[in-house]
Amino acid sequence: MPRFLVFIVAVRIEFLLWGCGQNIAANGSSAAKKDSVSVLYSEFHDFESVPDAQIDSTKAFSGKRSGALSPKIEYGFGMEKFLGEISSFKSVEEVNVSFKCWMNKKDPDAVFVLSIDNYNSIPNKNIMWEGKPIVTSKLNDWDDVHINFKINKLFIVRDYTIKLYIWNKGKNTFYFDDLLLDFIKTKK
Ligand SMILES: [Ca+2]
Repeated sequence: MPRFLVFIVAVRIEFLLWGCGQNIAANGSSAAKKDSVSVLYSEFHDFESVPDAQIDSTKAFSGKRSGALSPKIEYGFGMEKFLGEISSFKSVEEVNVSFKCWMNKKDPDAVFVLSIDNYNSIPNKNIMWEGKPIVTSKLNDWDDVHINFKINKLFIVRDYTIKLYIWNKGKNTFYFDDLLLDFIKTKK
């Protein structure tokens, strides 16, 4: 198998593993469904399914489980798709991320990452990478986190891969639950 194919397969398996055990609702309800935007694609994760290293039953906003990161787990959550897998992908302008987060530090040096890559090029080419800080205003309690990514139209290409994940840069312990991703078109 050509080397770049091995890489793509490895990356996809890694993200599948991250995504396993999570509930996905392709057209889930959305707080972002306001008059000003139209939601083209949604995913909602309540982390209630079969526990793995990143599913924790110590704390939960909904149900009995949440996603968890710790000094030993640097990356959390994770979705990966070819942009072409998203309906009306050419109209995607922004991705809204919202979730509940429980932290014992106001800024644990963690970021939510959106990355777009072209794995068809040799060498593989990163097209866009943006990491936005995850911060809460409450300590030792659940709080809302909202993050918005704007995507340049030039980066919206059928064969490009979009990834969204949490990078626990500071290697701290915190929990996240009820994570909603909305791919949106801003109505003009
Ligand atoms: Ca939950």
